Amino acid sequence: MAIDQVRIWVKAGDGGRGCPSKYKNKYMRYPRFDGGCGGKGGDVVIQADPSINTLRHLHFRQHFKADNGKHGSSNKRHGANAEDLIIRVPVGTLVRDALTGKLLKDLSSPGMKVVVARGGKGGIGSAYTRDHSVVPPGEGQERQLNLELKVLADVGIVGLPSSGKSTLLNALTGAGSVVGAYPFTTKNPVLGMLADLDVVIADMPGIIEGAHKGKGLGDKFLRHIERARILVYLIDASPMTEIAAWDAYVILLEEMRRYNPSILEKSQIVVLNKIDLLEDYSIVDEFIARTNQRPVLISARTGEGIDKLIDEIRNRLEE
Ligand SMILES: Nc1nc2c(ncn2[C@@H]2O[C@H](COP(=O)(O)OP(=O)(O)OP(=O)(O)O)[C@@H](O)[C@H]2O)c(=O)[nH]1
Ligand SMILES: [Mg+2]
Repeated sequence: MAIDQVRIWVKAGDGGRGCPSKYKNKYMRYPRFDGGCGGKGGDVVIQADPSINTLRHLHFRQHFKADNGKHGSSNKRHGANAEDLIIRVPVGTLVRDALTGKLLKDLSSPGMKVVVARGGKGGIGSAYTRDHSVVPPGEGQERQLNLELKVLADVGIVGLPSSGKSTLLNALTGAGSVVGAYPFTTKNPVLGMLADLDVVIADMPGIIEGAHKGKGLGDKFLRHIERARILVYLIDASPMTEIAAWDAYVILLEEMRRYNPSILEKSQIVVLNKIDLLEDYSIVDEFIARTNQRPVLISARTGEGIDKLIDEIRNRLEE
């Protein structure tokens, strides 16, 4: 599943016109101005709805217009306000102004909403102005928006390129993330469901030094990591890797810290991968000595240690 993103156009309703009506009968010396006011135009509102999982429905419909307010009429009757138009999106949707890029709202919890275009005020009718003229109604705001759904994973797999993240996601969930013997195989987060635990796991593109500044595949997906509860730091422990396991661990931590230090407060599981390629476990001992971490040892390829990793994820979820 790629990151879900869509652009939409919204327009709020215009206000209803105020009524210019005046009334006179043969018994009256002067006319009476009795025009009512127009109703307010509907707002356009975007609301997080937990029963929706994707932005797909918005790929089919991208223009939204709220109703106009009703016009006022004689006898001081006011026009009705129009109802707001509510666009429902999944929890975790970022709402941005498409032209300025400004973040209007991060709809991070169910029911949260944001008014993205305000309806015009109703015009004022002749009965309510000093000179019995009418005040014209306001126009509804118009806007282009970018909606973007953050991946909402419980567990995020982070690691350097080719450390085996996609292989691991597939071993855990059977998601079918593409595996390649070259770096940057994964270009967007891929989600899988670990059915035993009922959790969503995200395979991320590889992280390299400078990722927090946009290097490599950029910092776009680092945002997705901010949402995960648990991070699996996946490290290639095989002898032929260029970067030593402990250095890899430090690079990962440093990129996380530079991007957003609060990521380091998440529950983390350190995992050494590709142990099927180890002759002996001296690398593991050295890793423990240098990092003070107790890694889970796995081979994403052969499946060795995967059960232990699942147990560890279960423990962390219960914390
Ligand atoms: N021997 C061995 N090879 C592995 C293991 N896990 C992954 N590989 C290999 O390592 C290479 C990279 O695997 P991927 O799963 O694509 O790695 P990745 O971390 O997703 O890579 P990027 O998406 O490019 O960041 C592939 O050739 C895999 O077959 C393992 O446990 N043992
Ligand atoms: Mg990958």
